Amino acid sequence: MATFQPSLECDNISNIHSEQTDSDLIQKADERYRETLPNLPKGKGWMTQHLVQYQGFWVNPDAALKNLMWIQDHFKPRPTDIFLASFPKSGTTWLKALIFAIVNRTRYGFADHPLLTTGPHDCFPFLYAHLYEKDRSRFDLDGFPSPRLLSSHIPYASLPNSMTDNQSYRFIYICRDPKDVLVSTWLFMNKLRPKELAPLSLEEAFELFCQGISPYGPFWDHVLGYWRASLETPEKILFLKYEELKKEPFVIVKSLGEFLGYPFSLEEESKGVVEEIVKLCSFENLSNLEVNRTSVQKFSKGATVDNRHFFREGKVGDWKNYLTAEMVERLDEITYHNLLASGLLFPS
Ligand code: PAP
Repeated sequence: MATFQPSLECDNISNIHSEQTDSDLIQKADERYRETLPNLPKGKGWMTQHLVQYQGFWVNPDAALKNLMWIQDHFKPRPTDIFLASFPKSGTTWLKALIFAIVNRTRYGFADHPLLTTGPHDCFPFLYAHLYEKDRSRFDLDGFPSPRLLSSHIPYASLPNSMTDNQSYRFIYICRDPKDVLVSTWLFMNKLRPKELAPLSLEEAFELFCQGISPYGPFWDHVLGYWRASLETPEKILFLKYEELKKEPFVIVKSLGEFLGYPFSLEEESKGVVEEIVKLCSFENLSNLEVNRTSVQKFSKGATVDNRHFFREGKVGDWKNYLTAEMVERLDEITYHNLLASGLLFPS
């Protein structure tokens, strides 16, 4: 079966920039990056030596910051775009698979579905500064078919106005209990941390996380940004919790279909289409597929991650196996105080 690639199934929308303009744009973006970087506060990194604080959030000083600044200055959304936003390790991979399967359910059969041979991150790419990429054909967002499925960890407050003003885009935000997010992030980042840097201990990671210093942290500000926006424009932002998706996947898949403008018909429901999608995208199914066990996910700027690292336990409450009672008490307390006035609760 041929490997699915979104960019190969494009609408043939021509690139609006000429080669010359592209290099001018890159040069300007590089200048802004070089002027900005030295003035940003530095904190200890998880996967890199440092993180820098940009507009109140901590990001990797190279790829993530460059990418974010590029999106702010140059990304052109389409009215049909579907954005998946999340704090890292909150359920992005799972939701990518689910949304891709929901939106494309009339195009592909379940027996030879692209998700059986292609990782969720390839089916539903991150929002890249594609002009920086050597392999333009793979990362050419302008060439992706509509509706484009694009994901991002960018905090709501740092999104460009072009993405937050228009009412026709749809955002899905997924969040997760910060205790599970912390453990998942710590284990993941240590796997990818360069050998030259000593591994980050759980105690150190915990301290940094509590101070808000983790990729795209502070966790609570990230969640609250999308939570408040979802209360203001519920027709535009659907706010989901990993724990609820675990508990009631069928209900949430149906509401996702409704929200995205792809509602399930009675006939589809009676034929078990919702159940098929939930089964296809389940942790048990995806984590055991050859593609997700053995292949490597290529991200922008040459970064690669083994697909299997995106599938660890896939459980609610695995923090119980890692965090001490004192850690739990402190983190719950921080969460309680940060979210107190918002009406958002963990656990629900
Ligand atoms: P990302 O931010 O790097 O893309 P993300 O997919 O948000 O990561 O989170 C990974 C977590 O989702 C892992 O959690 P764990 O470390 O606690 O196990 C991963 O196991 C879990 N996950 C991945 N796919 C699924 C799935 N289909 N169902 C449930 N959980 C999943």
